[in-house]
Amino acid sequence: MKEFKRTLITTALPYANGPVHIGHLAGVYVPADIYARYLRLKGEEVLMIGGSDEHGVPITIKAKNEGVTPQDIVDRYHKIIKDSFDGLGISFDVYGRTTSDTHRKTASDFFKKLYEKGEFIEKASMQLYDEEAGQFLADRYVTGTCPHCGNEHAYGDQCEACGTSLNATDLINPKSAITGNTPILKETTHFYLPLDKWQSRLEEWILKDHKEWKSNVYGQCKSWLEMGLQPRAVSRDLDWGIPVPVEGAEGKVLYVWFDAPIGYISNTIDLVGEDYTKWWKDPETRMLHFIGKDNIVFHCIVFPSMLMADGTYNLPDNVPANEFLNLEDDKISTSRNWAVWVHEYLEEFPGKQDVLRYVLTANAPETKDNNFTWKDFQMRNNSELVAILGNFVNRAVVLTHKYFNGVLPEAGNLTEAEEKLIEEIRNLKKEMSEALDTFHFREALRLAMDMARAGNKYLQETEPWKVAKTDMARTATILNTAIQTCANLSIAFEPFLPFMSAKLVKMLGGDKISWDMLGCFDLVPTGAKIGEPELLFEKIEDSAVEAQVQKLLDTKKANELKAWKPEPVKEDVDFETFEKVDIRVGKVLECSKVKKSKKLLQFLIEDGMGTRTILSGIAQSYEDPSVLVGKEICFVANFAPRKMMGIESQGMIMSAVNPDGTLTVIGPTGPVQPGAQVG
Ligand code: B3M
Ligand code: ZN
Repeated sequence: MKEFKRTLITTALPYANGPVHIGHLAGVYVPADIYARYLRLKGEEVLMIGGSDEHGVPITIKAKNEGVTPQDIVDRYHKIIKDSFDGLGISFDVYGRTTSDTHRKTASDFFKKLYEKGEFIEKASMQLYDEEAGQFLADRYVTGTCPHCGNEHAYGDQCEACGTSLNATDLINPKSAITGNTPILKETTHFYLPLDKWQSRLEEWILKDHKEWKSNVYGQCKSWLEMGLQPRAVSRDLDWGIPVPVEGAEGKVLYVWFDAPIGYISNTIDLVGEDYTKWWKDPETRMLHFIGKDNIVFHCIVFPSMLMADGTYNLPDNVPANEFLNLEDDKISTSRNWAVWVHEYLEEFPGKQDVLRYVLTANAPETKDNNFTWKDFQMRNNSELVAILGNFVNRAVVLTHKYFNGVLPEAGNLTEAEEKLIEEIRNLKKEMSEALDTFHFREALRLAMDMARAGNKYLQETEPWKVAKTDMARTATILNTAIQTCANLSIAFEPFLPFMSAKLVKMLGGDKISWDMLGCFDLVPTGAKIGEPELLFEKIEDSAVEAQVQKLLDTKKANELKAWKPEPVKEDVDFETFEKVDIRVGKVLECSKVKKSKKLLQFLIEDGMGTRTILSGIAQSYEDPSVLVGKEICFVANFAPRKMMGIESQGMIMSAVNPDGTLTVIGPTGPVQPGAQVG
């Protein structure tokens, strides 16, 4: 394997059109952060670059819907996103934005250089144009009927009903999202990057030289390359973005996927200035792109082609893309609000950043899509973080206080128990390093947890609380070893649980830690004052996760309501037919559940002529049927009598069906005499 001097880690730039959610974290930012922290612990030279992607059509659409400017939108979400990352301890060296001056200049210069080198082709094509709005329509600005499945609300780039990728010109009966008008076809010229020119170099570079890439990444690249690459448009007719810096190209901006990856370069420049060449052009620098699976083609094919077209940049050494994280068995979706938003989590679970980091890593969608559930979140906190890691550290610290007033006693001769523990931790370190080096973070985390398990087992076997009754010298050795193990855990867990690690380092009176130190058992000096035992994790109660599940259920309900459409109106009836139904107002005298029936309520109604009994299948909508007593309601008086559960029902209570299937009894809006006819 090639030796590198330093590592440049880039993380996908999230679109600043919404906050970040746990899917973003699990797929990109937590793994990237783990890796960056691990390299820093090893003392390696590393930069972790992040930032917001502030161009593109979804941002302009959101701005339009809200009646604000695109700049307002990106200002709002850039702040929320940046604060979310800060709050969760994602340790960016720089977190920039693609509306910065540096970025505009860098992206513009990048384009200009390629243009001057003749790396683009210019091609005219027919695009949809809204005459009233006086502008070409980006794919997302066109809706119409999907030619594949007939969905009438397909977007110009994709039909969300059948998942097919579309061109706006494929849509049947297209409509402009700006004015609602039918767009016309009009010719426009765009700049294309001929990806086909780089096909054979990409094949060589990926398929031959990077067989070690994750199989999901390698496989996607292979299938793209096998299909044969085509020129790709890198400009758009839009008024939000970086202007194409070519004379005669007024009104055109760089395609968002052209400027966004250049954001990695501009954010590096914002951080280190001219030194950026060391990070981007020195072949001894290793570049890694952390991304989600939907961004693979842009980072493995398109951006590398841009870099090759420039000719002075390094190509990425690896692109460890992850699959997707689902939430409670459903795809995370910003538009359906089906997500756990990071800024809300930080508010609702203060001080529990590491719990989320832990659960997302333990469940990371490294090789396949994975699922986040609140039940699992609670279980992993209570039975792993609290019961294994927290418990071990707590026992070691509490016992040291109990028997040695919190002053670390000197270890005497080591016995087999200590030697076994030390060897196990050293072996685990080796395995952890291998897992981390190859981006297997969930495996690495599991191994770190095994270190804590080993610690617990050691205390269980050596039983210092019993030994202390007879042999303080031996107790000293055991507790010294246990505290050294805690120090090891503070290192092993630092990439994953940095908040816990910092707390633990402080408790043990240490300051600097490094990966080299992991596996050593003289990390805390004899005589050191150990801090007061502080709980590292606390139990998460049922009520806390139930509240989160309720929040999701509310979201689901709101979504159902949004998607609900009333039944189509039935075929016409004439007056004579309608008149046959005798609807009356009645007053409820009694109302109760029918014994042994889940569905039936029994009503006693005053109907102006006397009383009658009516059964109605609405019991599940009325927890307490007595609320209906005294109410005036409508009923069908000439509905043929029927016997149910041995009771004769003399009519039908009228009720309306809600979208969720619940029923509400219908009655008059003002005082009406029982027996009055309705019609
Ligand atoms: N903003 C897409 C995404 O958030 C895009 C990534 C850009 S990375 C240069 O998934
Ligand atoms: Zn479709």
